[in-house]
Parts: sequence; C-alpha cells; structure tokens
Amino acid sequence: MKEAIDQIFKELGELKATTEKEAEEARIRFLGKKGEVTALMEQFRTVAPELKREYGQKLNELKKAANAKIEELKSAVEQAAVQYGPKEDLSMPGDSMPLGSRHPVSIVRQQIVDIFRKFGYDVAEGPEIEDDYHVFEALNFPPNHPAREMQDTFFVSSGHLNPLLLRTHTSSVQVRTMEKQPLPIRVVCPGRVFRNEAISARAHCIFHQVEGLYIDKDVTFADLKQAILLFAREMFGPETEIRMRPSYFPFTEPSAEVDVSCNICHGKGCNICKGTGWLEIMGCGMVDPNVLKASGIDPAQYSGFAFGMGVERIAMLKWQVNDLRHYFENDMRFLQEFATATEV
Ligand code: 2NL
Repeated sequence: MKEAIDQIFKELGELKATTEKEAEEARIRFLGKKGEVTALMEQFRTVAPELKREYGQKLNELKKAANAKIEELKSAVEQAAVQYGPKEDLSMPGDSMPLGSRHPVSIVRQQIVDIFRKFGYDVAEGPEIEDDYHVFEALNFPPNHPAREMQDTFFVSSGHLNPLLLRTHTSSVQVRTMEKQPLPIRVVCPGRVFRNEAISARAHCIFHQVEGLYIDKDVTFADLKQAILLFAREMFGPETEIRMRPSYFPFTEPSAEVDVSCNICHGKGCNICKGTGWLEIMGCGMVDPNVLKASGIDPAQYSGFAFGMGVERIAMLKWQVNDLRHYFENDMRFLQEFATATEV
C-alpha cells in the first residue's frame, strides 16, 4: 500500500492538462468512482489495525493533494481560455442578418397621417383602455346601442356606471381633444382598436384606424367632400374619383360612406371591385350637435366634420391583399413584399 500511495503522489506531480476535457479526465482517473485514489481508500478497510493510523494519515494527505492538483489544473485551463480567447477564427465573416423592413400597416398608417399633416392637421394619440363615457356616451350612442354589448366590445371592468373597456374606435381620442384643446380643431388620431369579432379574411379583433376631426365656424359638407377627394387622390393617384352614399353613425348627421374609383380597372369592373368600379374606403359625416354639446362646444356657433378609416383595409386596396389575417401572422414571405413600398 505504501508503494501505491507514493506512486500516485509521483503521478500527481507529473499531471498536466491543456483543455477542460483533459482536466476532467484527470479528475475521473484519480477521484472518480473507480479512480485510483478512491480504490486505495476502499483497500484501507483491509489494512492491519496497527497500521491504520499511519496509512490513514497518508491517504488523507493523498486525497487532499489530488483535490488540490485537479483544482489547480482546472483553474489553469480556464485562465488560459480567458487569456488566449476561443480557438475559433474571429476574422471569419459572420452570418448576415436580414435588415427587416416596416410592416405594411405601419407604412400605410404613416402615409395617411402624412397626407393630413400636409393639410394642416395635428396628430393626437390616446389610451387603448378607455371608459364608456369617451367611447360611447360622449359620442351620442344611446344606452342600448348594440355596439355597447359584450359580443362587440371587450370590457376590462363591468358593472360600474362608467366601465373600462378596450376602445372600439379612436373617436375617444378626438373627444379628449375637444375637451381640452381650444377651437378651431384639426386633428387625426391613428391607433389600435379592438372589437369582439370572430377572426376571418375580412374581420379581426384587433385592427388599426385613422380618424379625423375638423371643427371651426362655418364648416360644411362641401369642405368634408373636398378634404376627402384630396386625400383620395394623394393616396390612390391623381386620377381617383370619389362618390358618397348616405349612411348612419350615431356621432354624425348626415353620415356617408365614401367609395373611390377602382385603381385596378379604372371603373370598368374587375374582381377586386366585384364589377362595380368602386371600392369603399371610409365612413364620414357632419359631427352631430349632441357630440359637440357633450364636449362643451356650442353647435350654434361651431360645426365640424369627421371621418374614420381602417388602415388594414386601405392597405388591402392599395396592394391587393386578399386576407386580413396576413397582417398578423408575420410570415416573412408576406412581409418582404413590402420591403421597398415606402413611397405614396
Ligand atoms: C368608419 C367610420 C367614422 C367618425 C368615424 C367621429 C368622431 C367624432 C365625432 C364624430 Cl369625435 N365622428 N368619427 C365619423 C364618421 C365615421 O368612422 O367606418 N370607420 C372605420
């Protein structure tokens, strides 16, 4: 046993390692379950009682020395790795990262906002979690209007007089603008809106809107029509014509839907415009006197127009996207089609 202990001391003295793997192999060789030191510790049981004290001490020293040596090897290879760095060739060219591009909804939202900024409109944003007052009450929705029902609106809290909910349109931002800004007001409000709808090619529970509001003395329906014609020509090209059809919204009177002439077939009729030559782009109207009153504006002195459009819808018409779900799936093949589509 004495020779075996001396032999291992000698081997430990000569032990070397240049990698982490070699250091670990050395640990297993001496201190692992079947290691040389471990084997001697087991043999110790058979040592004669009068020699136990002497060999016990020696074995303990050996174990300590082995542990210390392995630690020393491990920290030495670690140090070397820090000092000399990894073995990989760091001058090799890296994998190229695609730059990415703006999302089509983001591009069109910016184009719409830029057009109205050119017309002198300010831009306002507001909270996505709103209260009943700013989404419905101030906009002349009667108490039992269907849009106020659970199946159309996502409620955050209910049961109160003025429950919190996810805004179903950005009109709430315009209400807040009317409450705090001096007249006249010319503002566009871009943002995300939420409706409790089944997801399909034509509907989604989250989408983006841009709404606009213009309030001053003597604002007329003719001003509304001209603003929208100019917008449509900036957005869809200088040849674009518009038409208005009577409609209904609680917050405008009179109200209208706006169509633009089909930019694919130029009015001849194709499958994009379903043979009609026209594409619906937005709703609009003269601000209802009740809406002005609710925000402290005197309808006898002031009048205004408002409009609202879906950003996804405008982008669909501009680029012939046939399914709303493409916008939310982040499929690179779809997104890359818009990599260069930044110009109006
Ligand atoms: C649509 C129709 C519309 C408005 C939004 C509005 C806002 C205020 C007062 C009056 Cl503060 N009106 N907004 C008016 C008419 C239509 O949106 O189809 N949007 C996607």
